Amino acid sequence: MVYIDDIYADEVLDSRGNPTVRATVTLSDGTTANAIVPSGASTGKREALELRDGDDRYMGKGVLKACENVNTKIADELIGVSPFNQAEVDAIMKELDGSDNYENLGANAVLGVSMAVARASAQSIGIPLYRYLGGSNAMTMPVPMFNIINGGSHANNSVDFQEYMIMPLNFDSFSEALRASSEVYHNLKKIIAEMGESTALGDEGGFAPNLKNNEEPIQVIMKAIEKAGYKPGEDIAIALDVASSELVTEGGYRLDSEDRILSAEELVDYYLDLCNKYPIVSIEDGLSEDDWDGWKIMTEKLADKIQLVGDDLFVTNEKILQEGIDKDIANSILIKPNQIGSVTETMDTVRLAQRNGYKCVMSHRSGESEDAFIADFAVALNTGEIKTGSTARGERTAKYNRLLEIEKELGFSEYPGNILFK
Ligand code: 2PG
Ligand code: MG
Repeated sequence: MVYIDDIYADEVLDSRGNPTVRATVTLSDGTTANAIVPSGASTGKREALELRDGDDRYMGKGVLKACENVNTKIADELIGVSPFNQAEVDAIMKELDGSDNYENLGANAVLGVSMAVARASAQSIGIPLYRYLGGSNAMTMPVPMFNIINGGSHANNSVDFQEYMIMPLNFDSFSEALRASSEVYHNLKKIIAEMGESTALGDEGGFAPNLKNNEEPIQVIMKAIEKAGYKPGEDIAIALDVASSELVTEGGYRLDSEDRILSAEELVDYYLDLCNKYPIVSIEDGLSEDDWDGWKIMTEKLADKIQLVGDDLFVTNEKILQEGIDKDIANSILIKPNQIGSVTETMDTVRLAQRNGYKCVMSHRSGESEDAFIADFAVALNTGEIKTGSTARGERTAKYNRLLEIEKELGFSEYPGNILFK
């Protein structure tokens, strides 16, 4: 019987140059696999705890304590356990931590081990990770949300909304969708340069120009789609992540670039207006994580038209999602494994969403690494959508390049772009 023979963690760097946890698991049959944990900037208040050292190394951001927890407490409990029962492995760590949000061990310690155990198990059996986690039903290539203009807390430009994304819909395969989106990205670069604006990149590989309001990025993207030879709305649609919890101020939501503060109702009307003018198919965190009354209004006004994705709102948490389902809030959920802390709990949340007709968008964090776990995870769970940044920067393309590999390997696969929003 194969068992977990060794576990250890190192402090490595993420794409923003901050420390993060890399966990390595070795099985008794000699298989070794590792996993690197990502890290957010615009984090939800109810996310599982990311343990940081808080001392003078790396401006307090070191993760030596989290690594130590892996090397001692977690290793002590998991060595000798079968790696093939992921739910049991994750339950042991949950119990060892003893809290709801991994405030003792750190979600960064637990998730690293959880992912590395899954990866080692797949490797040990000799099947791909998506097949191990998803079984024979794993076959849907996700439609990407490519974040091509970055704003908010992911860039230091004037734009308030955090992410302006394109979604390639009318394509037969993931690889064709990727090609078209990359062409739009390059045309966008030309347009921004012609405007005399900077083509420097934000945290997720999108451009970060200074534009005069929050609508102009959409207009510029519309031009880029057309310039690349595609039809906005038909071939390629637009998605936004407003990350509006970051905009909350006394009296409403502050849009710095437009020098105004809007109430929830006014912001929803702003979205309605944008949706009438542009082919927007999805808005994430349109209102803040605390503004459930506002979310109710937004859901009533927009849920039959577009995807309303809860990120900070649901923090990949099964209980909070259940509350949202009961109250009829939103119609989709962003899935970030490190918001909840383990592979099993992430799968539980996806299952709950799918049972209740909520769409799932597998997602990276703004601080990422070369680890492409979420590419396999999206295919495994047939989420149908993935958000993992622009078509540039290695930590983002690592996921897309892995999806290219998976598509080839699957031979037959579904690319649901042209049915997703019909
Ligand atoms: C988001 C994410 C990822 P962060 O808000 O959706 O794009 O950003 O990781 O900073 O929370
Ligand atoms: Mg978000």
